[in-house]
Amino acid sequence: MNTVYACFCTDVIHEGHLNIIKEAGKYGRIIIGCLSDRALIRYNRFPTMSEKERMELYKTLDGVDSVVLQNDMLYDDVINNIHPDYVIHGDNWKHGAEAAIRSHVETLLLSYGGKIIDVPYTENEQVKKIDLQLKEKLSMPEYRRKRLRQLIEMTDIVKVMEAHSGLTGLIVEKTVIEGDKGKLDQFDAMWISSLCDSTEKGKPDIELIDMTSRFRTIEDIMEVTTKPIIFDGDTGGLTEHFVYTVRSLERLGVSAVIIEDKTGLKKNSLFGTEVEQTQAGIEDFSAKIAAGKKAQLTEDFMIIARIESLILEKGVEDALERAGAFVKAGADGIMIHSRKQEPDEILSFCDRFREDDKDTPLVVVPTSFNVITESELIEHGVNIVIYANQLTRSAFPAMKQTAEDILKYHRAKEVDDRLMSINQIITLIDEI
Ligand code: SPV
Ligand code: MG
Repeated sequence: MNTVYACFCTDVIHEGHLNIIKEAGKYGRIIIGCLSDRALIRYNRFPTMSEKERMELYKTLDGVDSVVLQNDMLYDDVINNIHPDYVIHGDNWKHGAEAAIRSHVETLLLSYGGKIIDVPYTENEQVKKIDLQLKEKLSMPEYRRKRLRQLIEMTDIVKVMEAHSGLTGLIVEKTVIEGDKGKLDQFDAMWISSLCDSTEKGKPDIELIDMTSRFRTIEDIMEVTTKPIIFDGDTGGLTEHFVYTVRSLERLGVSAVIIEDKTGLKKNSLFGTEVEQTQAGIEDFSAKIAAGKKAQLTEDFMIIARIESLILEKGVEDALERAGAFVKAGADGIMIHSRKQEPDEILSFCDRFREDDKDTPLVVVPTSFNVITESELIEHGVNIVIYANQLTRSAFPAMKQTAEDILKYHRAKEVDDRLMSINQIITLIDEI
């Protein structure tokens, strides 16, 4: 008997999936593949149930003969193992980013005479509603908050991009590209940078923007996104204030706060020793971490300690001593920062840290040492990479050039070629 294979990555079975099963049944024995969590998070939206639970769900479906785990977004593993006679899919994968996957599957099948069956994609109000409900669920605090911890478990490196407004949040949320060999790729989470949040408001990055205003930025982003958030908490302020910040962030559904071991007037780290900056004492900063951990109510929320020893040229030994102390005080992760262009010092810290501590998540922000690749960071035990300011830094020169050119030409025609179209801008934001 012929075999028909379909890959599912849904948490809810709707008419569209049942239709695929019905059609598949006409061709042979049905095998459903459950796309693994690791592949799914880069392909589609984050699952609201585990891959194990999804497999169990698919097994309950009438007409399904067996369920397997599909680890490869491009189907290589299942097609090599199972050699299905047919692969069936909604015809929506003929267009957009998924078209590359379809074409890869087609080539794999061709090598032994297998075929693709495209069934008309089911699009109706009920299907749309289920889709919307799943999205809404992911945006809820209790689902969003725990996602960072889940991502650290699921993927070799959590890729985080800065967002400072609803619009930049949407860019991080929705940007999906066809990456290596046609595999889809996207960011996992958002960083609410103090530098970019301040810059957006036309203010310097000196802990000047008050928490109420920073929370407003978080809310603007949360309104239109589902991805988890890491909040740049600067120094965390007074310990007596930090405990309230922790509670508020937790309630909002933020996944983590990163606080840096500085005291007094904070200036942006990338100034390094060009401006006066004072590092907090190990004991004081450990006490702040411990107070924050004591204040938090859920298991999900993370307090990550950021070490400024390399920024202030105090060396790797100092950074390691601090890292050990901060983990002991309860920090759920360590961020190590540097403004050197060479990543050597950062990597040496990561290697030495990992000699004694295999588990505590490590975070880096490769703004200056931007030659380093994600795979190199993985090799050195890094769990989270934050692209901390690149959206702001790309938008500003583009806007400035446009303003200058309109002044120069006394009209807007000359800049029009590099602008998004009116049609694109008026349809950019979905109406409910
Ligand atoms: C930020 O993005 O605000 C940061 C990272 O704190 S850095 O600007 O490199 O200090
Ligand atoms: Mg900052």
